[in-house]
Amino acid sequence: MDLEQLNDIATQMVAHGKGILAADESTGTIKKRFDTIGAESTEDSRRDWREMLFRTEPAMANHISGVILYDETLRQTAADGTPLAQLISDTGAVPGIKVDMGAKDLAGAPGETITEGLDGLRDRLNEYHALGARFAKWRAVIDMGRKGDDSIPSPYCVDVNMHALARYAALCQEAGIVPIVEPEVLMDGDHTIERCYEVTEYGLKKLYAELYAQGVQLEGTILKPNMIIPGKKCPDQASVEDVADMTVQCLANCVPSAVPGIAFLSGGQSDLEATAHLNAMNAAYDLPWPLTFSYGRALQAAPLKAWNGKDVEAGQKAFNHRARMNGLAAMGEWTPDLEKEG
Ligand code: 5MM
Repeated sequence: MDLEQLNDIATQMVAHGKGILAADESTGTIKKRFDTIGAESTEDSRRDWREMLFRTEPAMANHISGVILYDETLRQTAADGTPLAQLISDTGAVPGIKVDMGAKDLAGAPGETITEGLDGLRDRLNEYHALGARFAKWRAVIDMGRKGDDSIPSPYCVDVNMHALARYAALCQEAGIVPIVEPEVLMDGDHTIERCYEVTEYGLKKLYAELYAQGVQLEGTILKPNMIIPGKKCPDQASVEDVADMTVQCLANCVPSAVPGIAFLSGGQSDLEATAHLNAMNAAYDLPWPLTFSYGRALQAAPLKAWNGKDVEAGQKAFNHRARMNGLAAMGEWTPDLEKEG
């Protein structure tokens, strides 16, 4: 492993004012997204949609540092024959790959999941490296159960997921690939913001203990966490400032300063919430790591609606706007009135 090289890539992924586009929807998930606009999901339509995003100027060059791809996309070429991964690198962004095989039922823990995909991962990573991927992503999913029922998530579920994340990260570094470690505490449910803090803190402490135990060099990793946020159905929703303060407090308590950067998931927040929360953290705090975005839905929902299966110009306009808003939020320079420019 060349740690300097891994650190260079990780640093590039959290460059000032830039963030990551999570375009790694598996075939089932992208179909659900296409269903919302009545578009058919085929290999070609998925390619057209993603090619449109990767060709968006100036969003890609100015605000996107890396793109997480799904296996199919990393192997696809644009309509003119250029590999999609090359389209991405031509803009200055780093191509990455989702390598987990999804969250599956966890034995002995009804309602909880374990993310699978470790078998054969070493060979897959070597192939992905040859195809141009320089970072990878693995998402652990932590369900919050129901308010008042603290049995979910069980420590068993969190512990095995963090163990798997570290095993994945160690294999990535061996292959010269920067691992994004993504332990996602879900927003679904009616839990309070305090409960989200408690579970996220437990998960992050476990994650960094596992990364240490398994010899993962933090300088060559990126963390992709959830923000500290109440469940969508919680009657007590939090202010932007509360989310920012509690998220920063939780990260400061758990994440070593050797980590080159933190890129949040949006997790079902609205576009504006995801932007406002990121901005509030960057505007109010001076932290040991850059804080940026690695958004899927919060970057793609507006362009998907505008594109509507065919309108490239409208789709690119919407993507330019959201990418710029989040780029500004990554520097703490976003204000709500800028949204009117979209
Ligand atoms: C883009 O969606 C990713 C892949 O999801 P599936 O494996 O379910 O198809 C997802 O992992 C995503 O990268 C993260 O959850 C962050 O996306 P959001 O939409 O939460 O920002």
